[in-house]
Amino acid sequence: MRENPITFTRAICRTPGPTLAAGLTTSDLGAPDLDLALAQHEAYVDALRTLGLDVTVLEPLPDFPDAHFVEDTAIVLPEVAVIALPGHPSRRGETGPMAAVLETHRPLARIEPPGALDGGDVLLVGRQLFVGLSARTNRAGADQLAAIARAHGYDCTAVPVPDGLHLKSSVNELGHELLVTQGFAGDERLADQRKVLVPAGEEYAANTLRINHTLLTPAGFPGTRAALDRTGMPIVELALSEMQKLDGGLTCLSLRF
Ligand code: CIR
Repeated sequence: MRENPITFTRAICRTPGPTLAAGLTTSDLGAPDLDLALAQHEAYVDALRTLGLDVTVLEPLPDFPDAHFVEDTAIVLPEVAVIALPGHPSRRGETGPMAAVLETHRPLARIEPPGALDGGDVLLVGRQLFVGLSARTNRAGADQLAAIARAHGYDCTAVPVPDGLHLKSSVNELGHELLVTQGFAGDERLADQRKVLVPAGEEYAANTLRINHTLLTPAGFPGTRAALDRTGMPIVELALSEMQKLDGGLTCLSLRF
């Protein structure tokens, strides 16, 4: 469908803090358990390390209950790290501490008001960026990201997000195809992409994460697992119940580059 999928060597994660249960959510799955969330996060970090990534784990930020969902704070491209401007006001203070880390790895650019953009809305597919227009990312934010990325030779396409929190709640890349929910299967902007469909009722599993030649997928979604098995790629299942209670998943928990 395109040139070679990007290879990752590093990841940045942040340990969930004691205020975790105050995080934003639309789910009705109940309150998260801090100890179980910490164990699930540790297993996630271990999985990334087992796959060969150099993982930096940052300290909790108790003033920001969603801060372990680091993906939303930045878009890291090989050429530049773009510091996001989270669409929800309670998350805006997460970007400063992440910028301080990322500036040791990349030149920085920034999304500025009136733009708003969460990293969870940005899907990189080869040299193509799909940018979700969601409750968190507005047209001005998407346009700013497109201007920055186009200067480095990327194509950018805006994709409306009618359901799910972010674009990557519903659409992710598996290397040579996209994993999509039924709601995005017919999206004209994704028409050129080969697709694997998530069965109805398993939408949460669309947030599957490719780390080089391996797929990390949430445990408990047998239909999606069967579809992923047909790719022939090795698959690692991870328990994520406490992250799901906070509308978060596998991609949200790291910045990869
Ligand atoms: C939020 O609503 O912002 C967090 N509770 C969940 C963020 C999930 N992040 C992501 O999908 N990239």
